[in-house]
Amino acid sequence: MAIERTFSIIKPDAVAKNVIGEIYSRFEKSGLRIVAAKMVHLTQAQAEGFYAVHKERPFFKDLVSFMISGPVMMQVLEGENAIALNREIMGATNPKDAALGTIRADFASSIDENAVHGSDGQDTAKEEIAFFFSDNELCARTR
Ligand code: RTP
Ligand code: MG
Repeated sequence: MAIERTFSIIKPDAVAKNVIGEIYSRFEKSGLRIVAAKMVHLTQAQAEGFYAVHKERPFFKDLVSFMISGPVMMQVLEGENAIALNREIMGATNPKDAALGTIRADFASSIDENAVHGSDGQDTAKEEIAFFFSDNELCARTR
């Protein structure tokens, strides 16, 4: 299976709960490696740009307000099948539907405040990584 990179955000609710380390541990235990990371308090323009695909959706305004309500931790994760693997350990969008032991089942409180973001495909992973990280911020982890 191919080595992939995916883009991940620990959202403001999970940063406020002080569980960045717990979530990083889930990534590492699943075999994903962190190859770039930064903590950022997103601007409204950044949040709107990042979630532009949802701009016509009824929840867009609330989503943007939530994403700028506090700092987020963003990272690029690398590993075999990283995109689908990260979605699997995140769990369903609505924590009520998230499988036991997933990040959202354990740390999210609602569909609006659902702890993490993860890219949903190869194209979006590429776009989202490039939206927040330059090439020289991505570190090779094989040695
Ligand atoms: P994400 O993009 O954040 O990883 O989440 P996702 O793929 O699981 O869900 P997506 O459909 O892309 O929606 C993006 C975020 O919008 C919020 N949302 N609220 N109230 C609602 O019906 C609703 N639907 C989606 C969630 O916070 C979701 O993560
Ligand atoms: Mg999504």
